[in-house]
Amino acid sequence: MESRIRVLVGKPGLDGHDRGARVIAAALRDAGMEVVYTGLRASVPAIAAAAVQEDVDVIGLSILSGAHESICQRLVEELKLRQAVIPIVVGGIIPAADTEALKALGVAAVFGPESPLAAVVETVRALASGGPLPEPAPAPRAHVPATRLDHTAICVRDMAASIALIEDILGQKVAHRESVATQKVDAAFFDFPNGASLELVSPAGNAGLEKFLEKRGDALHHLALRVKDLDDVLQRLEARGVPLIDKTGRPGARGHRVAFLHPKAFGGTLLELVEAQEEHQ
Ligand code: B12
Repeated sequence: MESRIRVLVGKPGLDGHDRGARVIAAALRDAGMEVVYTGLRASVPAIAAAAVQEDVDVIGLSILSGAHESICQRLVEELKLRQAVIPIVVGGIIPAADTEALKALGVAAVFGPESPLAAVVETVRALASGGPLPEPAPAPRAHVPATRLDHTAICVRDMAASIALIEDILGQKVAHRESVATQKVDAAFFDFPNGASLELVSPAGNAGLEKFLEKRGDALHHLALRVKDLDDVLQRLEARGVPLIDKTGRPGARGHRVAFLHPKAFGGTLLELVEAQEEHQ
């Protein structure tokens, strides 16, 4: 009878994200493999020792802390010390740019977020049997996974006069006013029952908005969409080559985190992405 492939799934360091490791362990088990899962916060020497003791065919590491390079280097050294030759696969939050460095360390395959489980299973099977690795599937195309419209913004010169005008025409009071120091703007919001808002934005030292008003006068300025995991979305868009103004989120009005895409990314319209306060808390 063909012996079952044995895999150790390790969760090294202080990284407490264990969903991915559990999903991978379950997928490998479902594919008929024997899986040893170290559980959270395993040390690298303990992972190497367990891999040798359990005589596994492949070691899988799940790392979402950003420390993948130092951990992999350490594991390669620990395996050498034990004269063990066991292929290593790594998955988690691993920027595509780090893949080559990991492979140079001796890592056989690298899987980023949303890797298809079938590809992981196929790769582990190929590594265990010494066969050629399957062709990597093309990376999923990054997009803006918007959950709703957050607000539309009009840039205005005279905030008080604009609020009075809009209060009169909408028949409702302004819901929120704020000076956003980090963006050097004053903002006012009219809220609607579906959760979206109309923002009035006025420069308070913001050179970009001053220039906008000089060129266009009071006018529609930008559109804002809600997203979850703002930094993750930005990272993926950047990897796809989408022109960004902000590469990471920054503090915006109402305690939300925000980032702007370059107008070139959205047919000439300035697009803001908003991660709501309750999401990033
Ligand atoms: C859920 C989550 C949490 C949960 C974790 C719950 C849990 N028990 O796992 C909670 C709320 C606890 C949490 C906390 C934190 N989090 Co968090 N979290 C996430 C989030 C939103 C999703 C992660 C997830 O579960 N994905 C689902 C699983 C199935 O996907 P996955 O792990 O990526 O696995 C897939 C692949 O990567 C691959 N894979 C993974 N492991 C392996 C292993 C092998 C062997 C193979 C082959 C493949 C493979 O295959 C899987 C299937 O495709 C991510 C953002 C994101 N979109 O990824 C942030 C994220 C990982 N968190 C982040 C941060 C910063 C934190 C905190 C430090 C926040 C804080 N300041 O407190 C803490 C740290 C907690 C800790 N002790 O480590 C950052 C990490 C940044 C970085 N590394 O550069 C992220 C990326 C968010 C962000 N954009 O900034 N978090």
